[in-house]
Amino acid sequence: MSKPPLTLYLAAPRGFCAGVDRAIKIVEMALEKWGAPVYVRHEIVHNKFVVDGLRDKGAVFVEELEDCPEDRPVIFSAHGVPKAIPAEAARRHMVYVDATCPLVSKVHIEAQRHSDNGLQMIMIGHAGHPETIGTMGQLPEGEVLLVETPADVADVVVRDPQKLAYVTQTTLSIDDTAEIVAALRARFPAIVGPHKEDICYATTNRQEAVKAMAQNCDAMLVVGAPNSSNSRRLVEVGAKAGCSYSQLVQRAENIDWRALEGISSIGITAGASAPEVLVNEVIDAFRDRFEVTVETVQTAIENVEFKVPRVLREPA
Ligand code: 0CG
Ligand code: SF4
Repeated sequence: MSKPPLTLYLAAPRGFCAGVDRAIKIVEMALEKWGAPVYVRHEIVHNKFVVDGLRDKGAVFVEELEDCPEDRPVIFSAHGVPKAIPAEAARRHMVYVDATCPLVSKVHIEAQRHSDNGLQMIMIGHAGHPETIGTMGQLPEGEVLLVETPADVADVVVRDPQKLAYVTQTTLSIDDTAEIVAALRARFPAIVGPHKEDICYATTNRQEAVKAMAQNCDAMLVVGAPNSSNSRRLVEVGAKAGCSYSQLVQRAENIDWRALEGISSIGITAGASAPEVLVNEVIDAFRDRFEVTVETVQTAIENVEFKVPRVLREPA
């Protein structure tokens, strides 16, 4: 029986960003340098396939520093950690490597600088996400006020409306964040913001590519994990940009083929923590069922790379 034709729009850029690439390399290089086990505080990046692969090589993933023995190295995840974490590792004389993405560290430095200048900080982000916890944890408890929605802006209680600054999580929706910033500026005209967005280049580019193809797609799949903020934002951006069926899938086996019956086009992208092998797995699953024509939708070219910390570049 002949297969139905399907145009598969493939977003570019998609998948791994420079911060994820670096964080995974840090774990691999730490395992080479120090041998197993190497401890990792929190999933190094939010992807089960990546984490399982590193676990097979000897990484041990834990949620708390207190679950790490003092005599083994520990790596902090790409999402960043509160200041108290490296301080505690140093107090316990542990070897630690910080895999926080440099673009998250930049936000940490910004928050500290504003606070040093006497400004109270507002963070736009999602409660409970490790990046939000890490960024808020750059300043003493209670110093950073969290705002998640435009409605939250109305309720926020500040010390002095003249002395305020904001930072954001790096993986938010560009458009939703613009609305929150507009609400902040309307209520606090003196508020100071980042020179350029805190939302990172990878988040921005992946959302742009999704916007460019969403209207042409009968359905859209984002390869990524349910706990991956940037991946979940891509699903939302796809739906908002006009694709009525926009879903997250971790693996090909999670695709709901019933829901895709009768489609003639599909959009595929991947969150910043999703490896390309999983994208290929999903494409192959479509090839099994359809006569697929792939069209790449390229809206940006990325050439960002981050160096791993010096301790890993030096011989043991
Ligand atoms: O998108 P978030 O911040 O949840 O993280 P993920 O690990 O999915 O990807 C980029 C990083 C770090
Ligand atoms: Fe860094 Fe952005 Fe990647 Fe997060 S999504 S690790 S901030 S480049």
